[in-house]
Formats: sequence, structure tokens, C-alpha cells
Amino acid sequence: MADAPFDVAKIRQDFPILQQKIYDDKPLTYLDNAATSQKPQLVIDALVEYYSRYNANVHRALHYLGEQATSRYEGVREKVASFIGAASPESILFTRGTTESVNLVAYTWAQERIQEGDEIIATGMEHHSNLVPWQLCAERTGAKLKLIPVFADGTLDLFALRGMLSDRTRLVTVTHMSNVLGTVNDVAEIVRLARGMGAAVLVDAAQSVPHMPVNMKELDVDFLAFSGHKCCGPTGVGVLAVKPEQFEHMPPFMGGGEMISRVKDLQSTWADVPYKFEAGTPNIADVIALGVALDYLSGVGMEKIQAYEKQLTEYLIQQLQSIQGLRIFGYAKERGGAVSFALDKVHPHDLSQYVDQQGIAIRAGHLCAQPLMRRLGVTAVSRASVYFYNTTEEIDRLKESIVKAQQFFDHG
Ligand code: C6P
Repeated sequence: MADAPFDVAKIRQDFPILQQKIYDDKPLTYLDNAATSQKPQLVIDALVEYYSRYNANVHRALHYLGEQATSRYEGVREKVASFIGAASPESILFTRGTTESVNLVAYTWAQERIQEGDEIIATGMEHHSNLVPWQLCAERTGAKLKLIPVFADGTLDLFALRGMLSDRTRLVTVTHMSNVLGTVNDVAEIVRLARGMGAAVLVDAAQSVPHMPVNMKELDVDFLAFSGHKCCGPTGVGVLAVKPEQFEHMPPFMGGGEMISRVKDLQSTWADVPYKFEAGTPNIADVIALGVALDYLSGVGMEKIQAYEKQLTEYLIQQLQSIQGLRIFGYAKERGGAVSFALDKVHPHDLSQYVDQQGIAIRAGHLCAQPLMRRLGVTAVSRASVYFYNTTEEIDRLKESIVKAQQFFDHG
């Protein structure tokens, strides 16, 4: 199937939500994919199948249902490892999402590896999920947090990074693809520079894993985090992939069932990885459905998804640029399909509400990136973000609606 031609009309048939009309007669035009993706029927079916055919706890039950649930759940580790080119299934930890994955590193690895006077380097374009945990970590440990500056075109100043790195730098953390600017950062170069100083690298891949082939071994990063819900999977499940040698520096995150080896009255020893980091009953159905989602994406083909979205994004940018008084934020050459913009005299929230009335979903606000908003000189933006099931007709609809909004608010 990976060699089948890319047929967007056929792909759309896989997504029941895309078939509906809203506000009576408006076809749903979903362009808020950076916030969350829609789910193909196969993923929805996998959730129903788990609860209706083999609902049981994993790793504990010595019965038919328990075996079924456990083998399906554990099988997903293998799928994820192969999808992102991680070292092994055991290096995959299931979390609730990117946010929890980053916090896991900030509370475990950082507890051993980061001390007073050390330095953590993030960037000026991070989502709060990959910034606030490091602010908290810096407060806890007495480390210094620094941010790589962002150029006006939406790329990172890697020359500045060279000057910021020192022998006290313990971690460099960067978003692979910005949820605001769409910029795909040069992780390979960042890793090269960080390694030169012996620093570890964490990549927030929440916006890249859904949209492009990502290979953790090729990138040579220490930690890679992403969320299931942005790549056709359910909410409430995510991944932290860890380079195996880093596990040596990772004490447990949460204590509880399943993460122990022996529990004495006053102290305990820990289960092997990955179980050491998965305390309590995990999100079984959602992990299983994530596996189905990744199989689905592999079936479509990540290269094809990337190539199609590249065309779609170019078209989106072209159409937006043709609107007078519209300013796009971010012009990186290497970019994905999250496109943020501002429209003269129209507040992003008003625009978002206006286009919503035509059945078009875009996002407005600070996009959980307030430091970047300040850098851009705005408090909020509008953002359209595409996925492989979107079409040029939908982009035309968006453009038409923005133009109408402009007239409406100009005269209104
Ligand atoms: N960005 C957006 O609309 P969670 O919520 O843990 O699944 O993902 C957090 C996250 C982390 N990093 C990046 C780069 C992200 O884009 C996100 C989620 C959504 O832009 C919701 S704010």
C-alpha cells in the first residue's frame, strides 16, 4: 500500500468526521491540525474493539483477556520504535503526551544530571510544554536557562548557540517543528554543536512526527517526545523515546504499581525499563489505538504525506499572501504546514469566530508560545495548519472567508 498513489479523496473517506456538514449546510473545513488531528475509522474501531472484546489490565492478568491486552499493548512499543527509528522497543516509554514526556525528563534525568551553575539551553520558539518544565527545573536545581534567539524569518540563530554553549551546558532542547512558525529546525546541526560540549539533546517532536519521516538514530538525539493525538491517534497518549545509555541517569518518575521490583516496608527497588517509568494502569486502549494510527500513517507513507503537505503548504502561503493586509509569521525554507498570520484591523479571535461560521476551523491565540509572541510583537495570531487529508479547495474556502471577514470588520 505504501506504493499506492496519493489519493486525497480516497484518504478522506477514512475519516468519518470529515464527511459531516456543520451549522446545517457547511462542509467541515478542518485546518486546526497542529492542535490535534482527526482520526481514521480504523483508530476509532480499535478503541471500540478493545473495550468490547478484550478489555483487561496489562502485565498482571494470567487469563485470556489479559494476555490479549498485554500482547497488543506491548506490540505497540515495537511499532513506535520502528516508526521513529528508536534504539529498541524498550527505549519507548508511554506517557500522556509530549507535555508529560518533557516533564519526565525534567524530573528524572535532570535530577541526576543538572546541578547548580549548570546550563540548560532551549529556544525562543518553544511551546510552553518544552519551556515551563525547564524553567521549573532551573528553579529547583539552581541551573541557568538560556534561549537561542529567533531571527525575523523564523529560523534559529545557531551562530548565537555557538556562543551560548559552554562546559556547563548539560542539555539543549529544541522543537523539531515550530507550532507557530512552521520552521523545521536543523536538529542535526544542533546535536553536532551540543555534542561538542558534551550536552544531551531533547527534541520536542510533537509537530514533526505526524508530518514527516523522523529517525531518532539518524538525528542522534538523547530524548524525543511526541503526542499520539496529533498523528491520528487518540488523546491522552504520548511517547518519550530515550537513548538507552541515558536510562542510567534516570531515577523513577512516579511511584506505584508496576514500576517496582521489590517493595520493602521503607524502601523499594525498581522494575526494568520501560516499566520503571510506567507506574499504575496505563492508558491501554489508547496505546493500542496509537499503534493502529502509526500503521495507518505508514500505510499512506510518511514520505508521501510530507511531499503532499509541502505542496499544500506552498499553496496555503500563496493564497494567504495574496490577501492585502495579511502578514505571515515565519518564512523558513525548511518548514511544515502550520502557518500563522495576522490580518490588519481584525483581531485573531474575531477572525477565527468569523471563519468558524463558514464551517472553517483555525486556531487563534498565543498558541502556548508567549515568549515567541513577544518576539513577533503580537499578543495573538491566527493559525491555519494542514494535514494530509486537507485539499486545495479547503484552502480556497479559507481564503474566501478571510477576505469576507476583512470586508465585514472593515465596514462593521
Ligand atoms: N500544541 C497547538 O495547537 P500535548 O498537549 O502534550 O499533546 O502537546 C504539547 C505540545 C508540545 N510541543 C509542541 C511543539 C506543540 O505544538 C504542542 C501542542 C498544540 O499548537 C496545542 S497548544
